[in-house]
Order: sequence, then C-alpha cells, then structure tokens
Amino acid sequence: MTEKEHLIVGTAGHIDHGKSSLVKALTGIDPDTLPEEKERGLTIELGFVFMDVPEYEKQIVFIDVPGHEKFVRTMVAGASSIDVVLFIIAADEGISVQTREHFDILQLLRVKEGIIALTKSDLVDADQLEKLGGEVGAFVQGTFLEGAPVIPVSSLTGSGLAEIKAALMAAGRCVCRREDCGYFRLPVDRVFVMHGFGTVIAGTVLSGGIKTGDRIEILPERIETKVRGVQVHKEKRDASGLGKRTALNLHDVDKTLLRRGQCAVAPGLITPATRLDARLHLLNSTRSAGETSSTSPRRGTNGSTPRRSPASAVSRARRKRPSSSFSGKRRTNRGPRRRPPSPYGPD
Ligand SMILES: Nc1nc2c(ncn2[C@@H]2O[C@H](COP(=O)(O)OP(=O)(O)OP(=O)(O)O)[C@@H](O)[C@H]2O)c(=O)[nH]1
Ligand SMILES: [Mg+2]
Repeated sequence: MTEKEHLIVGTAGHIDHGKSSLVKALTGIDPDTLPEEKERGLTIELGFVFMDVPEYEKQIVFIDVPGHEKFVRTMVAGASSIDVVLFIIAADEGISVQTREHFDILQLLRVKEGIIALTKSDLVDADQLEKLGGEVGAFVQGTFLEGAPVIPVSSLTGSGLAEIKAALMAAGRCVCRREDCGYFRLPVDRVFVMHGFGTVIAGTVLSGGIKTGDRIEILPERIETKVRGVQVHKEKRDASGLGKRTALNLHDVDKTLLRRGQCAVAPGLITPATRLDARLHLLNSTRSAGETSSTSPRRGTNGSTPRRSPASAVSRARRKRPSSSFSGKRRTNRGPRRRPPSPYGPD
C-alpha cells in the first residue's frame, strides 16, 4: 500500500478564539493533552492530531498552536512546517491582538494556502456575522488569504463543520509538492520518552529521507546518534521522507539534551556557525510602530539573540554560541518596542 502524502494544517489565531475546540470538533480528538492545559483551559504546547478521511488523497495532520502571547515562540515552531492555515477568528470578539500577530507570522513564513473560520458563530446573529465577514475581507486584502473561504462555524452546535472540512480538503489540493534537495533535515518540534523505547524526536521532514539504522546528527550541538526506529502516523515504518510527520526513536541519547528548535540532519551536512547573513523584511505594522528588527529570534525556535541589525534589507548577526541554519530558512523576529533605527546605520 502506498502511503498518502501528508497535508499539514496549522491553526492560528487569538487566545480562546476556539482553535483547539475546532480541531476536536473536526476530529473527535482533543489536541490539548497536558494536565495543565486541561486545568487552565488553554493550549501551552503544540498539539498534533491526525484526521483520517478515507476518500481524501492526502493524510490531514493538524498542528494546533497556542494563542497566548507568551507562547508565540511555540506558535512559530508549529507554523514553520504547515501547508495550509486554519485561521481562526471568534465571531463574538473579532480581529484581536494575536489575530494580527499570528497573521504577520504566517506571512513572514510564506504560508501560501488557508481558510478562515469565524468560530463561535452560535454566539452572534446573522448581521454580526456579515459585518465581521466584511472586516475580515478588508483585513486579508492583498495577502495570501485574499479570496480564501470565510466560513462561520460552531464547535458547540456542529454547524459549519462540514464546510470547514470540505474547504480544507480543497485548499490542500492547491498545495504543491515541496521541493526536495535530497538530504535529510527534520526540524524538531517535539521531544518525548516512549516507555520501553527511549528518547523520541518528532517533526515534519523538510527534505530527504530517513530509515532505521541511519546515523544522524542533532544540531547545533552536533549530537551524533543512530535511528533505532521510525514512526509515521503512530505506526512503525522502515523509512520516512519529505513532508511526512515523523517520529524517530534515537539510540542512547538523553532527553535532557534535546529540545524543540534543534534540527536532525544527515551527519556532516551542516556546520554550525556563529555568523548568520540574512535578508530582512520589516512588516509595515512594525515599521510604523518604530521598532528595529533586532529582537528575539524565533526561527524554529531555540532562542539565541543576534546583535542589533539595521532596519535594512541585509543583516549579519553574530552569535555567542554556534547555531545551525541553511539557505532559504525563514525566521521571525519580535520583541519589545525599541528606539527607531538610527539614520546613521548600525552601531
Ligand atoms: N459557544 C461556543 N463556545 C466555544 C466554541 N468554540 C470554543 N468555545 C469555547 O471557547 C473557549 C476557548 O476555546 P479553545 O478551543 O480552548 O480556544 P483556543 O483558541 O484553543 O485557546 P488557546 O489555545 O488558549 O489559544 C472554551 O471555553 C470553549 O468551550 C463555539 O463554537 N461556541
Ligand atoms: Mg487551544
């Protein structure tokens, strides 16, 4: 049996706007699994849920992200590998702070496909929905979501769920197959210990393939190890490849050495460095707020800080510790309000 290509669907949107509830209503599975998430009624960690649709040619995988502004770094890590965004706006609250911020991030990450869900539609009347539809249309004008379906939905009553599912599948058909440079790269977005198996890392394969017995290197620390086992969709496989949500059981690596933001690669492929040359793109909203671009980096995302860069098209960041990156990798910077860029260039 040939395995289906994975379609990675990421949620995005303001806190409490109903992202996790919608994933649960669509799949029957709650993406919030931590006791603390259940207790506090909010998402803290990324949630991963597979939606099986036998008649669909792709395997849909949801990545549910937190909406709380404190967890934006986690949201970026989740959004970094998505094909389609399920962009959530609560009908009773409308466009809010993290609606805007998540949308900025999606644009910076160059997400190309998506649909817009007006959640909690049971809490408003038809006139309010129509008004919000107009506001949302203006908000996404000129962006990748211009013309995307805007669908009222209620996770409580189930109204609109079938339309959301159909629109996601249609958006998934517009996603082109990712380009494969051939060498293995897997940005780590989950680390856990499986009873009886040991340490496991998981993520979406960015390029190349991997099979049981292969040697890999975890960057930037250059931890060398061997793959003891490969899982795709929670099932044991001999191998996995491009675009697949994949879990790798590692040989003899302590979990405390691993974290989200690292990258598993074929050994010797990438040499970590302390300098990073990048092209900067400042958002209009950032520019008008008078921020510089030198803020905390949120690349995939491991939290080291570059030196201040000018608000220009090209920057060179120096890091205290070596980090790993590669050509074409996109990252986002965000931080506290700073003084405006100096007209004399960097200091
Ligand atoms: N009435 C109504 N309430 C909803 C609906 N969807 C979600 N809620 C409620 O809204 C609250 C927040 O829902 P969540 O799904 O946790 O929101 P979230 O966007 O995942 O929140 P974060 O992960 O913290 O960003 C919960 O109390 C839900 O029961 C809906 O369609 N109708
Ligand atoms: Mg949630």
